[in-house]
Amino acid sequence: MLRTARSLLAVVSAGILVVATAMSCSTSANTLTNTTNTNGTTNGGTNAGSSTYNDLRIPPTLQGTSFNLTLARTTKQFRSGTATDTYGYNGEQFWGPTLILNQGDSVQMNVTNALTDTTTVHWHGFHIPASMDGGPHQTIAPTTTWRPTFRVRNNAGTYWYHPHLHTKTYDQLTMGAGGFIIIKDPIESALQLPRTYGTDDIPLVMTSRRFLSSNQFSKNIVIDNYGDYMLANGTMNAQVSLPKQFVRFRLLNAEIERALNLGFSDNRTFYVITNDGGLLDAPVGVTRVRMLPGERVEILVNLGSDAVGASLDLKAFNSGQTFGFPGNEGNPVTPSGNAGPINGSLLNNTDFPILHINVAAATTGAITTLPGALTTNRYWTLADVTNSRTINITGGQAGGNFSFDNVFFDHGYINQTIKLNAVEKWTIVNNQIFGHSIHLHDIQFKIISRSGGPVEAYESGWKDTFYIPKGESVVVVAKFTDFASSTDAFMFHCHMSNHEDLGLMGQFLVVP
Ligand SMILES: [Cu+2]
Repeated sequence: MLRTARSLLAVVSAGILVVATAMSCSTSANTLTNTTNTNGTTNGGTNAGSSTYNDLRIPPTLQGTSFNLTLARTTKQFRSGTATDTYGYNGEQFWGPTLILNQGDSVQMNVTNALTDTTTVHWHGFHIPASMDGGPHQTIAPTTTWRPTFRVRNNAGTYWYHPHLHTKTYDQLTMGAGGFIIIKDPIESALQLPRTYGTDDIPLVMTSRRFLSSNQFSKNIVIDNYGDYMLANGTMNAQVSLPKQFVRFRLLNAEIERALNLGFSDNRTFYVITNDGGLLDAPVGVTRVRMLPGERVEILVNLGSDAVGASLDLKAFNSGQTFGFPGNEGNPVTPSGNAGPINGSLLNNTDFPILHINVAAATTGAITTLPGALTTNRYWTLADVTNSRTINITGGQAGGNFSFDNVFFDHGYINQTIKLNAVEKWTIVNNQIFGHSIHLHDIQFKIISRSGGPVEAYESGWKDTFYIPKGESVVVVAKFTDFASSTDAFMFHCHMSNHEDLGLMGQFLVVP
């Protein structure tokens, strides 16, 4: 009964009601074998316990004040046989180069669309004018180039770029379009932190895919919201050698829908040093950090006490979550050769490895101590608030799609209008059947409270994306500064791209 009820709810969470299929009652469903794996050299099925690893791809970097990005279709060999059709920027086979920007610089972006489909590029987390933001309005037709310019105002931290065309975001993200942006500033640069890119400063985008028997990505927006095979920087069964010292990871959850409850295989303490919008005041020690799609954290992990030659795994501890946690839904009865059951996945409700780490010798100039203070943030508080609004997540019942305040995304409808320089309290209410990951463009905000419990210390910094569990309300406060327009809107939406594309998105104007 329980399983059946859960699988029915899982169906509803997809936003489309179909005939519910009773899931397997077997409790061994979580210990899957590599039955779908036809390739002993390039993938290990569910990643679990594999002895065959592939070296982690580290994206190349671009620096300066003028950046050329070209998105094109390509292929990548994930499995034996046919290569998988993918998208990548600048010739990458999946994902794109890492852009390194300096706070204060004025930058010129030249984004060329070499697809046969229209796209956009959104600079996720950036405080820039709406017309430069790369949301659904700034379309880039095939064979054309979009040339936004803006000044980099954000704090040092880890950001990213990705397509944001309404009804196409799910598809283009699934194909691999996206890339990291690292912003540098004087405060971060003055700290004793690991910052040798690819050596002790590792960008890590985590996203999973399901494969059809043809080896192509399965892209049914109703069915394929959770991949069966984890990719780390587009690498399946990834491993990396890291020096015996403090190492920094720039973590990005770029899953379609799955939350990641991250930790290390030996449950060691690690330290969160940034949220979406920059440094925390001080490192926050944790053994787990929960990341929803769109969220970033930078962490420090100390490998200084590990023996050279030792190994450990970065893992998602996703088993045993309650329903509503994205990725709790059950596993498919049969592994995917073709599309599996609604919201099933080989990785759902399991603990699975993301990156195998081999400890190597320390580098010269290794960082061997944890910094104390990082910066001094001045966050907005309830005392600063000049206007309040409440936004309800609606729909989703009886198989409907999700919406904000019963309005599905509509290009012609402005959901919210905000006065420039207002400090606003937004209460997002999720009296719903499923958790979401809410992202606001334009500004960085502070999470003030959660109805379901305390705001975790590791999410106490500047945020642009946050988890809202089912049945919970979350209060955030932001100041809407610098950029007003009575015509160009910013977006707010669920960052689960299936929910977003099916209507859980709205737009706000910041007006003079
Ligand atoms: Cu959602």
